[in-house]
Amino acid sequence: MRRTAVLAATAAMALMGLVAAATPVIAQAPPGAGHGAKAVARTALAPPDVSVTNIRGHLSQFQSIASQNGGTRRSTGAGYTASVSYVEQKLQAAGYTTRRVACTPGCSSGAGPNLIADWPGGDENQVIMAGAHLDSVSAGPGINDNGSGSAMILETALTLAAQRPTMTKHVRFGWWSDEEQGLLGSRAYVSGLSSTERSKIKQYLNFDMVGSTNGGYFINNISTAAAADLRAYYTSINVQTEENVEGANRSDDASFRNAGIATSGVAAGASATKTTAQAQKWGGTAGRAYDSCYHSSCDTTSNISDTHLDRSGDALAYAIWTQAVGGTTQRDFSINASPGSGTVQAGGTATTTIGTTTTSGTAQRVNLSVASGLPSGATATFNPTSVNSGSSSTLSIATSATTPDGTYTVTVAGAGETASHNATYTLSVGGTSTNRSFTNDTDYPLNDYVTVNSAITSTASGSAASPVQVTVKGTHTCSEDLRIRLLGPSGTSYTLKNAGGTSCTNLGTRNYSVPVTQQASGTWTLQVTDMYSQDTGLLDSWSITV
Ligand code: DTR
Ligand code: ZN
Ligand code: ZN
Repeated sequence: MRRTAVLAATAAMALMGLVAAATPVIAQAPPGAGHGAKAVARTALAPPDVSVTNIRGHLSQFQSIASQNGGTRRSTGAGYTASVSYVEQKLQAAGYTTRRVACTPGCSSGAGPNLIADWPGGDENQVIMAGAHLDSVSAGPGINDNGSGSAMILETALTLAAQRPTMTKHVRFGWWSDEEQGLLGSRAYVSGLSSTERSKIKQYLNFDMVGSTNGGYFINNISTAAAADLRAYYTSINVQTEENVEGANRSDDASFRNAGIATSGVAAGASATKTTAQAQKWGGTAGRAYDSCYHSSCDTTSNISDTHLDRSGDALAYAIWTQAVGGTTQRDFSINASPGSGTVQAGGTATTTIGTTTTSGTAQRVNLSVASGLPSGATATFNPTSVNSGSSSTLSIATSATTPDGTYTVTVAGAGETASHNATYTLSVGGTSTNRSFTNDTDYPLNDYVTVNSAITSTASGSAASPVQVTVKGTHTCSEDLRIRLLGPSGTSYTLKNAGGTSCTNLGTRNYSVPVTQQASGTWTLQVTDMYSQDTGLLDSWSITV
């Protein structure tokens, strides 16, 4: 069930003793409000609703993974490693730094790795961790035990990534291997940490079986400080909680607690029986197991209580936001070039799209410029020259005939209101030319005793392929009046035809093969001189293939 932001904020602030629960409040202080440090801390962003629909989506994926791998996701099988890949890929796409940590020493032979995900930011010396075992028993797909905790912490992690709030503490998530063989994955992870790394972990919260269909609301080590936020969340929604007696020392929090780390967690219960008193306060059936499919093949997506699942996710979000999220969202953006590279011949123009994205807070104005790396003779143009983050601009880099061949890293600077970020674009000038044919389509009148020069800039590299092919198109009632020459980039002149003759023929289309020893790039000029009186005409176009 979704809580509204205002209700969540009200509950959060009521818990902190700031306001009565019924008093309407706003989640954030107005800009410039004269709050002291404490008041600012109390205006922490409201914890978000963690979507139970999305958690359900992850559970369906775990179910199909099991179905494709013999009906199980046990730590030593392909169903486990496929589960790791699924979670890993979601986290990476959201911006997490993920690590597969081998389940050694002491794990079952062939057990797949633990998966660790760090959300960048916050004080690295104060790490808040949440974890869930990702393996199942071999008897079934393990959707409540423990697809539920795995999917729930995954969706909470994705919700944090989507919001990108400022972080005070560092947040890390862990998905454990080989729990069902004796808490082995989490034990291997904790024992693999240096004592320094271990001491940075200020709290570990565990989520194992959080969707039991006849479940209860159990909190591990309920009277300790580590449990305070989880408790406070359930209190805020008027749900009573009890110590997780059944699960004591039976899940991965024990590995952390044994290493001296403060731990808590949430569970909805396994094979123990719901009491009459529990059924009275929580609903469900007294005298029946919390999860009647515990460790069996019927632990499928049908074996889940959405209400328990949803509340556990909101409880974790409440704990994370209360402990590790700052009071305001820093506005920020990112910038990139797509494509990130391009090739042109000297004289050509490369274009790319400079994209910007709002990564936190509201959009901001970003002014674009080239900070460095443009080759000589080149000019850069942005259209438009500034964008609101979330929009894009077209960057055109026009090189000139004199731009030297080479590879250039062009740095595009995006100067925003709260931050500046760069993108890079790799521009290659020269190399293998794809186009070696060029045309000048400009019309030139061919008048008596007049010379016209029609130029073509070739961007083809290397030597001209001799003989170069020239096509001249035009009209002239007596082409015998015309002398036609070609001037190469080096200045050498080649006569294509001389004037003279005894009768008159129209110019039309003429093809010439011209042996040359020339570089291909640069200016080729067709020079046409009408050497006699009376007849005139028009040079339509000419082309050259070098
Ligand atoms: N880690 C559980 C063990 C377990 C047994 N009872 C409970 C109750 C609540 C949470 C966990 C447990 C398993 O994986 O089997
Ligand atoms: Zn189990
Ligand atoms: Zn379990």
